[in-house]
Amino acid sequence: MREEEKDRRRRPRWPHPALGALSGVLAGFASLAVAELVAAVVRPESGPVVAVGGASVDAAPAPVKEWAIRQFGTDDKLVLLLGILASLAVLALLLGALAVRFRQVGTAGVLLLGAAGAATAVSRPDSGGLTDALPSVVGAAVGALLLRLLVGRLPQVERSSASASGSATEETGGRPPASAGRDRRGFMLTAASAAAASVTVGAAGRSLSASRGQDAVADRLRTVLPAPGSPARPVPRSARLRVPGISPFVTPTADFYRVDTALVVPAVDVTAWRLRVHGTGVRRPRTYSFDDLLRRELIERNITLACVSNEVGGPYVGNARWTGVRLADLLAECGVEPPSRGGPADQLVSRSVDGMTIGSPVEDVMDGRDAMLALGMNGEPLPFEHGFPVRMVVPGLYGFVSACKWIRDIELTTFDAYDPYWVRRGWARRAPVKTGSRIDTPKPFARLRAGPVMIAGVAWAQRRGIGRVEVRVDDGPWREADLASEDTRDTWRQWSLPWRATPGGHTLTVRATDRTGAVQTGRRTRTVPDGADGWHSVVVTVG
Ligand SMILES: Nc1nc2c(c(=O)[nH]1)N[C@H]1C(S)=C(S)[C@@H](COP(=O)(O)O)O[C@H]1N2
Ligand SMILES: [Mo]
Repeated sequence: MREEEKDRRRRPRWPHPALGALSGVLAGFASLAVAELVAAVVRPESGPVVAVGGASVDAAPAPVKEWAIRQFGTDDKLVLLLGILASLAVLALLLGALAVRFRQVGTAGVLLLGAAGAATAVSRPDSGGLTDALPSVVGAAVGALLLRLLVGRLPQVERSSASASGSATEETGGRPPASAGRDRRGFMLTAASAAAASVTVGAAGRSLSASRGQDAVADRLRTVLPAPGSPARPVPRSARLRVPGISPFVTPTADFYRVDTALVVPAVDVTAWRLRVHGTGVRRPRTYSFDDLLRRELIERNITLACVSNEVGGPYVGNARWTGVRLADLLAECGVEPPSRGGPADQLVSRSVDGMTIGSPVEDVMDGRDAMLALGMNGEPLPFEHGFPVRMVVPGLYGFVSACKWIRDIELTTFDAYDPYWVRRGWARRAPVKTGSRIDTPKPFARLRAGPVMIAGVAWAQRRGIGRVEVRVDDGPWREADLASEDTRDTWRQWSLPWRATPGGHTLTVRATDRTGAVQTGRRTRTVPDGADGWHSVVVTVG
């Protein structure tokens, strides 16, 4: 075979698939930018990436979620969104490359993805209805058109031979080099314009949703909580230990853990916000506005909140000063009776604006503990991340069975009749907080100098209170730590123990005993279904 002929045979008769792939990515990018802009107008949560992300969060089984929280902590949402974008990029590359030969497949693929995004957005629990389909539909339409346009401008397309022959070996020859060069410039120009337009549209969407968020931010800044009629008792000075590295008694809001499924933090319009109380045995169903709550007596309480996903030694526990209205009073006003007084409902289901459902025992909420609808955290209106304008806080119950953020609805029902969000995913129906203790200092794998070292941390047993904390070095005897004074039994207690560190590797272990005398069990369990058990250990090197 002559060299020339070989060359001609090798020369692609179709535009290079890489250019198709590039077209696909540009079309995908444009789709998302347009969808983002439409979502900013319709509803920020209705964008395809957020909708699909939310659906993935909901679909993830408990072990996967547990793993994600363990691996990525509070960054799990960012990782998820990046994962979705990466998957979309791969799909766009493939569709673009395919579109070079099969134009209709490219178009159909983009439209199909759009339809999937639209269906997902509309079926989200917090969906605003059919309008939530708009971002995906409009985005996909623009993307499909752009893909056709770009692929149509690819250099050296041979439309006639494409439909006529379809045979890869048949030689039809290319266009003259000059025309191919012009084609390439034409394509690159279209591609660059599309990219620039997408960036502009995407930025417009971003700034539109940001300005919408500004209204909510302004509302929150305008919110003034009246002084509590029932303030928290001053925290005794002796409740705070001065040990470097120990968790502060009150967790600063900026350091307070955040655990929720919301990919977009809800920005609730506080003037339009309402809380509806209804359901089984609610003799006087009512709807409350934010001002209605502000007119009630406010209580202020220090309460330690804990997440069931907190592993032994983990960070998902914090102590804050909450301000709110007594939930039991509000329920009584609506005619609710707890089961112990003959009330027919044993489960209180709270619903949030973002579609979360959380079930708490009515008995616990009405047994005299400081269960509240919180409006404030550490002296300020709730931060958006922690549930502005209103959330529930119930001492002694893990957050997933009590602490509904962005609450909008309370329904009285029974545990038999309804399983809320986490229960449907394998978590327990009832989950009182387990006694826990944590070594804050020294840190794991710390290198210490021999001599005096202060071991210190926190311990909690909400509702029961902490009675004793003990520390063990290696396999030595349990030694009783010094306890800071108790603020209330619903708050954690700091503890410390001086230790004379000797050279070598050491394992420090802590365990707590609650005030009923129950010692924390050393048998480790997983966090699913009702919270981790086991002692926290820290390994250090002294040298
Ligand atoms: N709307 C809503 N409320 C929610 C959740 C959620 O995912 N969505 N998570 C719950 C869980 S599991 C916990 S532990 C607490 C955490 O509250 P924080 O983020 O303010 O610390 O909120 C609870 N309230
Ligand atoms: Mo949680």
